[in-house]
Amino acid sequence: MKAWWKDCVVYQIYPRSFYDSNGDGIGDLRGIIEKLDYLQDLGVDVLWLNPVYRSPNDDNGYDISDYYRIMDEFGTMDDWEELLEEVHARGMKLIMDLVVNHTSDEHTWFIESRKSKDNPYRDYYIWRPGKDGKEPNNWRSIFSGSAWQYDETTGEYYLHLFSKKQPDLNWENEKVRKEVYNMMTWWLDKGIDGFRMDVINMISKVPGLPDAPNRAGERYVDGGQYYINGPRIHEFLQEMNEKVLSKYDIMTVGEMPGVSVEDGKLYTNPERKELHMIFNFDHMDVDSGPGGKWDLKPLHLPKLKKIMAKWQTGLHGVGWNSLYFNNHDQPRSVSRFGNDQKYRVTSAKMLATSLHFLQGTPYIFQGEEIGMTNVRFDSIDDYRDVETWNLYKEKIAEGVPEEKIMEAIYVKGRDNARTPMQWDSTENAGFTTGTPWIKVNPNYKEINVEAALADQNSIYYYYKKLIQLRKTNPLIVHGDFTLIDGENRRVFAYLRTYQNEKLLVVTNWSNDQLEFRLPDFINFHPGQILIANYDDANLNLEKTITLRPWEAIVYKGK
Ligand code: TEU
Ligand code: CA
Repeated sequence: MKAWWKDCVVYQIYPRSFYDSNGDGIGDLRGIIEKLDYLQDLGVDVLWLNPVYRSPNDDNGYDISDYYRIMDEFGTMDDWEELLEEVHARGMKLIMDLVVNHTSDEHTWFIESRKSKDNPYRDYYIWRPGKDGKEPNNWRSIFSGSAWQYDETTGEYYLHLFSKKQPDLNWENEKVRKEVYNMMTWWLDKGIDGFRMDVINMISKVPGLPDAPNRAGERYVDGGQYYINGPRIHEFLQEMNEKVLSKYDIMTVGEMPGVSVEDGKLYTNPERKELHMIFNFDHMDVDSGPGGKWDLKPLHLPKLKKIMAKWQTGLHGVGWNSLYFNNHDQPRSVSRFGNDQKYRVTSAKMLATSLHFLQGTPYIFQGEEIGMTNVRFDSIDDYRDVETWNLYKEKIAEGVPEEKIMEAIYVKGRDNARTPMQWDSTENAGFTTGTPWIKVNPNYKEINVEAALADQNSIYYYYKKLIQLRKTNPLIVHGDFTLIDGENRRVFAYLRTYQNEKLLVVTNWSNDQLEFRLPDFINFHPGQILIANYDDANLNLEKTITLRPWEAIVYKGK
């Protein structure tokens, strides 16, 4: 089958915050249907829906209680069927979110499993007796606290790498794998075009679930080395591919925290028949200190560039990259890596340029195309994310000053990405006629789709052009990659070459005007400027280029 997904641009929809069609303050499927023309005009090829299955929404749909039903708040299965039909009618594709490392604790499998030790569903999950009156091991949950929850009924603990309402499935159990493959087949037979697979590299755990080394004497410790890229992960993915994926002309992308380039080669090499591409997190951890994401560290651009280069050269000709700076778990990139005040429009365009000319499939997260920014709610009570709330409670209990906790939430909290899509300047940004489930970012009066569509210089039209250029320049999809001046602290520049064509991409990641000197080895003769975020960018390329704040220029030549 043709690797059509290599030429595509994917648009990620977080349904809860996209568009509310019935005034209950929660985005829904009918709301997405009403906005499909907007997405088709933008030019995206594939829509990725975050989970829309039945869920108590402890983790906004990543805690699934029924894989075969649509979440009540989002609508009905008929609405979903109509959405799929309307997406296909516009020549776009639809991929669903596959969350099978864990279910909700309200899933019937878990309700049965916790009833008794000899229940037929007991081994669908990972139960262990306590050790010395404590949890079975010292692993920390990614959402704070222990990764184990004690259950009175049978006097044992169950494993939950995420919230305690998200018990991990036991993939060692063949029955679990069969249930998952049957469910995937059921959705694929409805005509979807693939899956994004949630933390799929966590499904294989090291037997024995050993304690993690605890040199610092912490109460709970990151146990990632015992469940990330575990011993049977490739076996499971190859089995999933053989039994399900290989039967359909689809795309697959695996979300893989903690994956290395070497692992990435194994997961995405088509000869291994596992997945088409993966989301790695190296570039998303670049501003985290040793204490993890909440341990804030300023961006050091050479480090980010080295990471991007490593993945570009590592997978070139071997596997395939996904390209993203934004998603529903990450703060907005224009606030995180750009300048969301004086240079919001210019820096948003620059960031998009530096990403979209790399080799791989680009992912646009809703609102990124109009330069939506992070938010700063005054009170923790305005936040909704379980990860944020668990962190807040844990740090308050440790005596950390509230303003320090709130600063970390402002910089890295996931609700930064989850404030409602800003459609226009009417109340609640036209997202809902009701009370939104989470407050709208107050800057919606200036930053909204209606304003963007009315302004030819908006970020929206810049994204539209980026997407269009990918269609008309095979060099972007197939070319190789050479990093230029990797140690430069303010400029990210690189060369793409394919057959007898070259692209030179030069982006200034700073508030400064500066002189950028092209190394002598760069033998490049510009023919045209493909795209630039200042409308008077100059074509005559000397050995040094003057770059204005956040300037991006893409030259095409030989
Ligand atoms: O995220 C995986 C994951 O590790 C995230 O928790 C991410 O690393 C972290 O949130 C960064 O702050 C997936 C989903 O994308 C996320 O929304 C879910 O909460 C999580 O899995 C559990 O399903
Ligand atoms: Ca609604």
